[in-house]
Amino acid sequence: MRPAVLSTRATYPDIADRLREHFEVTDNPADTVWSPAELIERLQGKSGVMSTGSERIDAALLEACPQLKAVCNVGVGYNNVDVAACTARGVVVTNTPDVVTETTADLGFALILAAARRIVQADGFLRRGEWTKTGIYNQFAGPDVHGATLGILGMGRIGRAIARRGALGFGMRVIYHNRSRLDASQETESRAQYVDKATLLQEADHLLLILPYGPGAHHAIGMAELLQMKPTATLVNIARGGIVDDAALAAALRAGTIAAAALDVFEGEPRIHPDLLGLDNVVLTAHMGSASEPTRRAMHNLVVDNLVAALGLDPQAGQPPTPVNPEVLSRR
Ligand code: 8YV
Repeated sequence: MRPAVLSTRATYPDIADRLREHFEVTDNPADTVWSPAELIERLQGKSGVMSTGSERIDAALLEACPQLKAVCNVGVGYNNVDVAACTARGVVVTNTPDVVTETTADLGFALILAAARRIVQADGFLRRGEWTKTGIYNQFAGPDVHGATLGILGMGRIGRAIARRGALGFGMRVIYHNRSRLDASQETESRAQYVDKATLLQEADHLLLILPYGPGAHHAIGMAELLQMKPTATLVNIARGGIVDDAALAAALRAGTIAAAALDVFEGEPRIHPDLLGLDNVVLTAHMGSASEPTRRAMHNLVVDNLVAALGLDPQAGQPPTPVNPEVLSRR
């Protein structure tokens, strides 16, 4: 009997077929976002789940789904999963690191450029038919990106990929702050200099956030931090909603505390703080850091690889390629 798995959201048809080669699959081709109760109901009798950031996998869910053995999450971030609760119950958790790195770094850089160079503001201006005169000396004149100081908060794989783009592509001075300092070879490769958080806030012309979300990162950027930044600075969040206090950011953007921002992630997304929607110095995108066709396919294929190995059907599959709690596997 093949194990039963749940795929909580829609995926590529050929990847759904790959799942069906290995498992009895309950899927969601309509791509409905289920309530916690609906999720628990559909997880009954399932050994594995292909989950996404839209579902919370917590202790209450695990309690209600005792047959669950593998939570294979789409995304490098897994703050939707209570990993400690999974580990305590012997449930393996996997994520999709590496495959998202370069694509997400590309979006980070696109947002720095879009916000700093007022690209979306200008686009709206033209579409509204407001461009009646060329050559206004200071129109849409923002700061430079090349040669400026790029600050990065969070220096994992994606942070380092952004640092390389800034240093090598745009001749930027790169400073970073992270829970732990990189080793010397990683700093050299990233061309980035470690600073404390206050220095990062004060010296960055463009500050990019790419740290994991957890209780310690909640509102890491609030009004107190925004007030330390340059009035000409740009803030970009491609990490997780909740790292920035969106209400404080909207107030800071309105008051000119900082010049511009770009957000790919929001507190309580897909809802967006209404104060942000009324501002033209913030660029808003739809949590799409990893949204290139090849990367989304690579992520979903990696989830299938993880599920196949975690549920131990195929002797060739070995260990799941990207476990978050490998200690569960060594206990098996
Ligand atoms: C999303 C992400 O997971 O990798 C992450 O952590 O935030 C994204 O790649 C993606 O949007 C799929 O839900």
